Amino acid sequence: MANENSTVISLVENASKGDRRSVSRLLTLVERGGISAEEVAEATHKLAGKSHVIGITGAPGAGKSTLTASLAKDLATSEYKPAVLAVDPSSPLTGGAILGDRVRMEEASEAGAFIRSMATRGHAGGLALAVPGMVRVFDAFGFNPIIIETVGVGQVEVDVASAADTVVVVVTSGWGDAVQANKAGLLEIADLFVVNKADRPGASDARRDLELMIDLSQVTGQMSRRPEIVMTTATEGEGFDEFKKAIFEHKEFLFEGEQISVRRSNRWKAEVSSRLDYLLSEVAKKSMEDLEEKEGSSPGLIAREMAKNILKKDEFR
Ligand SMILES: Nc1nc2c(ncn2[C@@H]2O[C@H](COP(=O)(O)OP(=O)(O)O)[C@@H](O)[C@H]2O)c(=O)[nH]1
Ligand SMILES: [Mg+2]
Repeated sequence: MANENSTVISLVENASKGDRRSVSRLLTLVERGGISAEEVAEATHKLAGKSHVIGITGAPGAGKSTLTASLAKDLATSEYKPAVLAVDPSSPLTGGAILGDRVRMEEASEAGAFIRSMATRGHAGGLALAVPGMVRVFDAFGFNPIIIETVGVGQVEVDVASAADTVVVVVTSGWGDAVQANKAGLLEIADLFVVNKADRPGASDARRDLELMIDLSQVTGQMSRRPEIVMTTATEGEGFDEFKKAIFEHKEFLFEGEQISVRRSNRWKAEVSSRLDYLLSEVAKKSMEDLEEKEGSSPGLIAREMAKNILKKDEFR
């Protein structure tokens, strides 16, 4: 264990000097979870907190990776040091993508963007623990902005996206997509909408659907700022400048006022909550291991007794 800790310390030292392989190894430690992940979290916590985090979410195939790659490449060729965390089983990096799509990510990487993809499964504690930890590693070593691409289906993915400073929801043109996004809970978390595949019919329908839904939710006051809608054809670079401009305008809006501290404080609380859930569920799992059925006893009663015993113990170091 002392050995592991010294590994983390030297990786942090080298990463601070700009060594990308060390950054990569730290990301792997966080992704695996467990004690080393905790050490990385402690070591990077004080160094982080400066980067703008952009979440890009939407249905599979909407064009998230295409937009992400274009943005990362563009920023890397100007004064930025962007990182991409692609939380996407169908990411061009994890295979399954056609050549043109993979080439786009590779170009971004060659331009200097740090690109990392991760599977959605197989992390101790799940995405809710791994993603904030990996973002913190990027942040600690000067990557800015950090772009998280997640598929906007499922509560965990939506939560991961909503933890970003600027949340971009990508829908495609055509009837019904905006409605689907609304159903998936994406409307409430959007700071910016992109209607992609504007080369296909129905782009203006999608825009109108979004405007209508935004109007309705404004009434209930869910949003602090009306989200902008930009139209893109990501594969052609059409609308890219507007897309980038809208992201930076939102960033300015955040940093001008109180918004950024509200976001960060919500994110901090969300992470504490995920970690608490994880710790408690691990102890609960462990105590299930020795449980034998007692004839005729009520499951509710037994669960309450077990909870009492767990809370009496000091299992959490
Ligand atoms: N016609 C058209 N195709 C696009 C556009 N943007 C992306 N695509 C294609 O749609 C497919 C899915 O894009 P991708 O970026 O991987 O979507 P993701 O699953 O949301 O990350 C790919 O084959 C892209 O080349 C667009 O604006 N117009
Ligand atoms: Mg993708």
